Amino acid sequence: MLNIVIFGAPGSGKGTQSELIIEKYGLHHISTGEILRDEIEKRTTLGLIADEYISQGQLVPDQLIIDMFADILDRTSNGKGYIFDGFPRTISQAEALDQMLRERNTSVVAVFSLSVEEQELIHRLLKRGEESGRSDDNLETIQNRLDVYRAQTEPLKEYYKKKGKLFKIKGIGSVEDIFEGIMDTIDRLIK
Ligand code: B4P
Repeated sequence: MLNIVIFGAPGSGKGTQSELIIEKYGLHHISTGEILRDEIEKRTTLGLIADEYISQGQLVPDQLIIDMFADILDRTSNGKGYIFDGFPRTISQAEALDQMLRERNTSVVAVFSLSVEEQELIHRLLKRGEESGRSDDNLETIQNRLDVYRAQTEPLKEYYKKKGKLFKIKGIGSVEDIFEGIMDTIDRLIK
C-alpha cells in the first residue's frame, strides 16, 4: 500500500497538493482539518469542542483526534493506500498512526515536507481568509498556528528523518512544479 503523509506549516499547500496526488495515484484522502470543519458545520459534540481550539489557532487535543482518525480508518478500506493530510501533527499522533498501520500490516511509505517561508504562508492564509471566510485565517490566529506548528509539529521532521521516510519539497512556485517534485519521488518509490 502506498501510504503518504503530506506535511508542512499551515498554508504550505498540503490540501492543494493532496488533491493532485489523489487524482494521479487513486489514493484515499484523509484530511483531519476537513473532517473537523465538517463536524463544526454539523454542530456535533466533537465539532463544538474542536471549534474552540481551531478558532484560537490551537491543535485539537491528541486523544480526540486519534479516536476520530481510528474511526475513519476502520470505516474505509483502500487497497492502493492513503494520503494523510494534516495528520499526524504531534509525536503522539505519529506514534498512534504507526501503531494503527502496524495492526493493519502496513506502514507509512513517505512523508513529503513542504517548505515555505513564513511571510509567504501568512500572505496565502490571509488571502484564503478573504475568499473563504475561514475563522482561523486571520492574522492573530495565523501567528498562533505558526507558533504551535514550530513547537509541536515541526519536531516530526526529525521523527520521520530518523526512519528514512522524510522527503523535503520546496513549496514555493507553481502548484504544478511542486507536484512534479512529489511525483518524481513517488514514481521512484513505487518502481
Ligand atoms: P488544516 O485544514 O490541515 O489546514 P492548513 O494547515 O491551514 O492548510 P493547508 O496546508 O492544507 O493549506 P492549503 O493547501 O489549503 O487544519 C486546520 C486546523 O484544524 C488546524 O490549525 C488545527 O487547529 C486543526 N487540526 C487539523 N488536523 C489536526 C490534527 N491532526 N491534530 C490537531 N488539530 C488538527 O493552502 C493554503 C492556501 O495557499 C490556499 O488558499 C491555496 O490556494 C494556497 N496555495 C497552495 N499552494 C500554493 C502555491 N504553490 N502558491 C501559492 N498559493 C498556494
